[in-house]
Amino acid sequence: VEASIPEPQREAWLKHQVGAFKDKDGFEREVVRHVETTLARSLFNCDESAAYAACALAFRDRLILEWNRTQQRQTFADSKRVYYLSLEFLMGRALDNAMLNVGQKDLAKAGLAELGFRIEDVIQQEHDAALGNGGLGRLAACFLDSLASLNLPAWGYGLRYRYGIFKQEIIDGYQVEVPDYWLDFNPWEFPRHDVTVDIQFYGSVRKSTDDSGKTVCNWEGGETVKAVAYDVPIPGYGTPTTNNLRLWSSKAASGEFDFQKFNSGDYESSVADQQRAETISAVLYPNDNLDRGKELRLKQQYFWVAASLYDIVRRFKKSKRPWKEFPEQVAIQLNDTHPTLAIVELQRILIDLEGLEWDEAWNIVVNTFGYTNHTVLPEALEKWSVPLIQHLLPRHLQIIYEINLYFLQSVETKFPGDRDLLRDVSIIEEAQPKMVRMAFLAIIGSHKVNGVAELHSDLIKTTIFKDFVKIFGPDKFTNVTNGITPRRWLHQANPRLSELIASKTGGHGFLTDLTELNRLENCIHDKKFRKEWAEIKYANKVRLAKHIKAATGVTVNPSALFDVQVKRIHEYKRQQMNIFGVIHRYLTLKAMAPEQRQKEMPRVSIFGGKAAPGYWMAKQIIHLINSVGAVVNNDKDIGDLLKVVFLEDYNVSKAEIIIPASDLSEHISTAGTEASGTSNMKFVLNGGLIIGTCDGANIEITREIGGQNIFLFGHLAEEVEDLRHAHVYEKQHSVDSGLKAVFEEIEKGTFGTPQDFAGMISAVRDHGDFYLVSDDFQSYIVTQNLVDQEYLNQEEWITKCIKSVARMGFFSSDRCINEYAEEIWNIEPLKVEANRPAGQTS
Ligand code: 7GP
Repeated sequence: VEASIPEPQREAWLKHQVGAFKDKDGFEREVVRHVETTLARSLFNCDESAAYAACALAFRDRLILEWNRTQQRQTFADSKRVYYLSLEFLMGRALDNAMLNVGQKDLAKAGLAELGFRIEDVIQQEHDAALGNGGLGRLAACFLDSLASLNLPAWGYGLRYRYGIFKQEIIDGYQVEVPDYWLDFNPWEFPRHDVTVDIQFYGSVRKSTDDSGKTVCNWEGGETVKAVAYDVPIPGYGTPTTNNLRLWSSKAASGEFDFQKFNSGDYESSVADQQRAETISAVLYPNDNLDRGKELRLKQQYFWVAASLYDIVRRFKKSKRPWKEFPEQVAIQLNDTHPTLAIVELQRILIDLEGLEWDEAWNIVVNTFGYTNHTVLPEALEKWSVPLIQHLLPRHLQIIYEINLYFLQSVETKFPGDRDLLRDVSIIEEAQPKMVRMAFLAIIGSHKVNGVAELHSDLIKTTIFKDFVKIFGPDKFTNVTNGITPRRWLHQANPRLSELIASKTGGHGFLTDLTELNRLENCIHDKKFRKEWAEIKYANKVRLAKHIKAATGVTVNPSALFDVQVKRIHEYKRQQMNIFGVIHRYLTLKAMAPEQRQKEMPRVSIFGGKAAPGYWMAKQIIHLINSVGAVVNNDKDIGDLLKVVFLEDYNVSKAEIIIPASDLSEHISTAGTEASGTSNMKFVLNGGLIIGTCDGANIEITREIGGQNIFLFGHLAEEVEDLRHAHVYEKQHSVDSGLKAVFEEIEKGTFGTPQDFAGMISAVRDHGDFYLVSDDFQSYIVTQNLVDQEYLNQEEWITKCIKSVARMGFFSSDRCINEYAEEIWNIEPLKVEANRPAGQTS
């Protein structure tokens, strides 16, 4: 690497090379320097937020040095890279993670203390980077951590939204959305004003003939928007590998604003052009598992995909390799269908700009891409109207039609005369207007398609994509069960538990090989260990109780059973069933004689999660939860036996407080609807048990930890279709007496105006109960009562928790990423000189 610096200047460069700080003194020097110069403050007005800023800048500086070296190393090695294209990266806070991954949190803690600050307070100054909705976005963030930690050459590509997911406020029990402007101060990004790409929209296609007589398509006219790169360093754990997350920001192509318009007195419209360009990356669409088909969303998708591909192709072309080697150098993973236009864009680049023949180009495309599906819910499957694509991306529409033509011809050859099949698998849906089915395009343009848990991967093969299994054969479809990074979700979120585990498993090796947790099986009877285990859980509950008090004013008893459901609010996730269950519990307690009541297990029902702003039913659910809380929490008969809290603005940094404090978490989706779930893994890894349905990764969690250690209930995925059918066509669904009593109580007005909740009730009682709340309610209640019984026996409960944690090794995102690397991407780790000793906490 050094040899690349020309001889005459090399000495000066090497002499003045900036090194990363190595000790406490060096760290403090950097912090003070940043306070005094970068922030233009001084010792006398350095508050906690300035201390955060300076500390973050100090770590940012050292990350960027490693980042530079990693990029040089990867370029020199010329090895294959994977590019992970995701519209969402739900990163949360970066400072704590950076300190732990580079193994310098102890040093920073001591340094900050000498400068007069508590590290916990400093860490809390950071604004979450919330560029995602829920599971899909957080998965992408866990993947980045694993890719770097495994020394895999990888880049993430996304959008630099000026506004991430909205901040949720609860006002009078209702959700109110507030914009999340998070870029006021963001030390973790590096603007690359020299890395820009012009992105074209609209216009038309003109055919011409080149010198050799070949027809070429020219996409002309329309408007151009500039993409500017912002790079975010992603440090691996215990390794110098620091990968890159490149986020694109949109800007008017014509500089600041249109001077011609400005000079002719049309100031307003010159600024309007500017703003229109900036709108593209302005805001994250706040829908989870829902597709709305808005033009601006399609613009975001193409803008991001085109900029990323330009970048990837530019890098490849520097290597001067022949095009056929592209898939040997580049793997691109599509995180759901949002980046599917990348398939069309690469084909366009190869045939229109690089002059390749169609077949040769298409071969390259298919061997480059992999597609991950994250949902079977029909309302989440993306479709774009043909007229919209025609208008915005006329050349791409032509290519889509051509891809479809060749594909349908191949189907016709294989299954002659099967017109139904042709209609069913066509990329173009014959509707009014015609629609482009993005998942079909993604399947056809990729060499591998995967689901995210076993059941889910089976379901996509037998339901939504079954015809494609018939056409391509089963080998194109595979499963990669999701995982989570143990660095953030154990080591960072639950430092005491992490240290206890380290003390019993021979160090911090489990953080890079999570299967080492199985050594805990030997400690199950270790009294001292069990006691400490219980103390840690209790301390985490005390911490959450404090948070609950501060956030809601409700006092909860840390000795009660903490029952948690935190995730996006969605009918398929069935928070409505949970709150109906809470009402049922309340009514049962109220009906008891006081002496009898006191024998019951006290519970705190904790909810959190955002509703999409336009999702009326989800908002009703939030309102009911808050209304029930207002009644139950103030009922003197009930006291500590039941508390109901809704924690506002659930996000990554709140998850880090909530998850370690859970005794029981709820993963109770209608069977077959939750593709995987990933918080289920986080809760178990932190020593909490699960109540759940046989859905998503719950099934594999059960297989790993053992059926005795999880509370499963409810109907199975294979029963769902018949039940729904019976609801609708045979009017066969009875609401049992328990649920009926709950509905009556709501309708009596106990929890406020009944009309406010009429929709929730009638969805179950009168409109077919699509999510099978009535079918599963009884077994849910029975199972919750079993939980109470088992929780009374604390010794047995702790045994279950320890056994479960010991058996969670499979769910590391490292295992998951290794599967992608071997089976889909065909990439290998790049050896690094020295692995830094990692594994210290505060
Ligand atoms: C989610 C799934 O709902 C969740 O079950 C899974 O664990 C997660 O992806 C990660 O695979 N899907 C989404 O968040 C989503 O919006 C539609 O999917 C595109």
